[in-house]
Amino acid sequence: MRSFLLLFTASVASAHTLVRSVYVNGVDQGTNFGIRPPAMNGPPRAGEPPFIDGADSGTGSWPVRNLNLPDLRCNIFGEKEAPDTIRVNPGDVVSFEWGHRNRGPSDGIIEASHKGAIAVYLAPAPGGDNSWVKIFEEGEYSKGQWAVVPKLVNNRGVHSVRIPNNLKSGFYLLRPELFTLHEADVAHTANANRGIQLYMECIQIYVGGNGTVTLPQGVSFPGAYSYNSPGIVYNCNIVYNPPASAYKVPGPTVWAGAAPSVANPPLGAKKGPLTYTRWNTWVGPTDRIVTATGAGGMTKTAYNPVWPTATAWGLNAAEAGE
Ligand SMILES: [Cu+2]
Repeated sequence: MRSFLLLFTASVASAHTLVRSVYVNGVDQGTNFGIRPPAMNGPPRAGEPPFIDGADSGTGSWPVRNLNLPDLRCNIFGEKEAPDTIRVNPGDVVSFEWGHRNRGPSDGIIEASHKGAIAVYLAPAPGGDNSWVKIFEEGEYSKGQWAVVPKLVNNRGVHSVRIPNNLKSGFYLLRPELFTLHEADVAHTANANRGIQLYMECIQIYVGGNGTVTLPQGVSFPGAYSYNSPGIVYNCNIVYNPPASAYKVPGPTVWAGAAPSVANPPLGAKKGPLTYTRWNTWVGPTDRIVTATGAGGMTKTAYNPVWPTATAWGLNAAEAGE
């Protein structure tokens, strides 16, 4: 049974996840609206073209495992601004919807082996060093019961935070993050094929209102996590024998000014296409090369993110899905 489970886990290890849409007070803002979707950062499947429809290849849903790359901030290509911005007010409930391949009713959200924790960070745009403030975290809330599996899956990929009360108006980035532990028994530096899997994306918001609270100094990405940080290497045998444990979610403690945890509100109808628009890029896990397809075939350029020091994005009212 044990070896069967190991084989089963290995065979579905590519069942990863992405933020597909964001809701404000239960109202869907639309597929990809305000989200910076990552470029593909996993290997093309053997025998398949890299951008095949319906498979993992060609979407950016693979995890980040190297804690020292700039990818850790907003995932690969995370410095590229989204064309639209989500408007919120202090006290609003923002809900993130994750999905494996699409937003449809049969999507698996994330594979059942991916037990782990969730955190949400908030930073003033554009999100530089020492600016990321943790406003939410949840790990193993009872024996063998984790924020990602089964809770996030049972909630159809949705978890929520409240925008801090009285937060000062302006542009911010929200950074929801999943930490999955099914390969976290060793550090990624000790085994290049294993290590904790981090899934994060940045979402552009504009906070309105007349608030007066500014965020405190935060952490940096990369920088917030090291391979010695609590919760990064964690041999929990979660598939076979979940221990009663006090898992420490990686990173700083939740900011005391954050709003208390909030349940998911009732969600309105989904807006925008339920399928995912793929990046036409491929980023290798080790060579830091972007490969783009085009009429002339494959071209390669180095991925060198250049983070802006000021916020260039605005408040256009582009429709979701464009
Ligand atoms: Cu995965």
